[in-house]
Order: sequence, then C-alpha cells, then structure tokens
Amino acid sequence: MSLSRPLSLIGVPTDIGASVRGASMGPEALRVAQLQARLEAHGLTVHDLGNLPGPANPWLPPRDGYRHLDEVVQWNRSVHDAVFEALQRGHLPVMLGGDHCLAIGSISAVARHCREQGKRLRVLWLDAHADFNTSAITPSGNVHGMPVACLCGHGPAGLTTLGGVVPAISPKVVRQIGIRSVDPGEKRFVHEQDLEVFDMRYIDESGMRHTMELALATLDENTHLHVSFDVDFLDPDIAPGVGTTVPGGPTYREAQLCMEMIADTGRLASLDVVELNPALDLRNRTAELAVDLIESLFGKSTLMRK
Ligand code: HAR
Ligand code: MN
Ligand code: MN
Ligand code: MN
Repeated sequence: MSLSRPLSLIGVPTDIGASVRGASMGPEALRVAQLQARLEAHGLTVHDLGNLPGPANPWLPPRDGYRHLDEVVQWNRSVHDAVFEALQRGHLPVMLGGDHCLAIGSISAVARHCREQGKRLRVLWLDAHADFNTSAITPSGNVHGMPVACLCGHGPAGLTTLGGVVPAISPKVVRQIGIRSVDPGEKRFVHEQDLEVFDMRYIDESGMRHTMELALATLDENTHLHVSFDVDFLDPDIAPGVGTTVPGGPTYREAQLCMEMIADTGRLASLDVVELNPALDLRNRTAELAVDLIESLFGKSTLMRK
C-alpha cells in the first residue's frame, strides 16, 4: 500500500438534514464493522478522533424552505474546523456520517485547503441523488438534498460562507456518479449550472469502467481528490441500510470497480461516508459492505493484481 498519509476518522453523528432519523448511528456502526482494524491490516495508519459534538435533532417541519437550518449550520461549522485541522496536519480526513448535509462543511474545508496550498480540486459525488436543491425548489426542506448547491454558492449564508470564499467550489470540479433520483426543479437547475452527471442510464449504456475513466480524466499530481460516498449510491438489494433507497443502483462488482479505479489514481485525499442508517439495516450488513468498499478505496484489491 503506497498511501503514507495517516487517516483521521471523524465521527459526525447527525441526522439533522435527513428525511428519516437514524443516520446519527452511522459512525458507531462503521466502528462495529471494524473500519479502523481493517484499514490497519492493509498497512495504513489510522487515528479515530471520536465523534464531533453537535445539537440534537428537534424534528421540526421546514421554515422558509429549510428544516433545522440553525442546527445544520452548527454541525457544519464543527465539521469544517475538524476537517481543516486534519488537512493542515497532513492527515487524510474520513468523515463517518451522519447525513449528507455534513459534506457542506467537509468540502468547504477541503476547498479552502486547496486554495491555500495551490492545489486543484476534484469532487466525486457517488449518490443516487444529485443533492442540488435550494430552498426555492426543494420538495422537502431537508438539507441533505442541498449540499452540492450550497457548495456552489446557492444556499443560505450560514452554509455558503463556511470556508471564507463564496462559492466554495465551481460546479466544474464536480463529477456525479450513480444518479437516479432528481426532483423536477432540481433537474432544471442541474442543467442550468452544467453539472457533470453520469447517471445510471449512462452507466448502463457505457459501463462503470468508461464512466470512471471520464470522471477521473485530467487528474494530475497536483490534484486533491475528494470522494463524497453516499451509501444510497449502491443498489438497495446489497445496501438496505439507508433512509432513501432508490432501486437500480450499482451492483457489488460495479461499486468495487468504481472504488478500485479511484484507488489506482493515488490521488484520494479526503472522504465522506454518509447516509448509512443502522436503524434500517439488516445485521449491520450495509455497514460491513461500506467498510469493504472503503478498503478498496484505499487500495485493497479483490483481484489478482500485484
Ligand atoms: N431530492 C430529495 C430532497 O431533496 C431527496 C434527497 C435525498 N438525499 C439524500 N442524500 N438522501 O443524497 O428532499
Ligand atoms: Mn498522527
Ligand atoms: Mn446524498
Ligand atoms: Mn442519496
């Protein structure tokens, strides 16, 4: 294994942005599935920094197009600070989510780090959903459906300004993979902002290999690759433990190939693992699958490669 940077596992036990409760138990389920030991077995150095603190989920209806906005902002401030600090220490931060709203804080910190270090950024968004809603077009008010829009500058100031510069990222740095559930207003906005989406139809027709070749094209030695892995990316037959299952996702082997091709680039520098919901899982099966795929992301090969 060539990765020399230590990993910092950062638990973010929140379901503050979700439509269903339970993702707050995700960090512990990943620990129970032996994430740290499995990565260490591949020769990685792994520090578990424990869980970040944050406000409880008051479980209220949306106000002005957002559910729990104040609490979402608080969680994301603490995510931003923890991720920025880990990057400054030269560690590779791994977010153990938690719902996908936490990617606003983590990617804001990654983008700030890249600006300060003169690095190029590429964000791979592995998800069934585009997560590109705004308060004006969201059908739910749930902020886990909005992180990509917030990062691109379309959202409330409390979330768009976390890393100091607005927008935190350009839509040009994002590649979305596995998408198969997009709301009507969201779809228009994705096209308007020219987000690059490799949806399931594209993967069906072109295959995961070609998809990943395109999504990973033009990376260079100066690129910081961030992967935001929403576990609902996976087909619900293999990954039932998520709040918002959508049929027709990648199979086990397609998901493995995706992770293996990311590992082969050697550029992975930060990671979110989000939306795992142990309350909906079967005997921690989805957590164990997520750990298996994370091992591949860090270079474990199931194949006969040297
Ligand atoms: N698009 C829907 C909404 O905004 C559902 C979003 C679900 N998002 C996640 N993360 N589970 O991808 O309400
Ligand atoms: Mn260390
Ligand atoms: Mn998501
Ligand atoms: Mn999703």
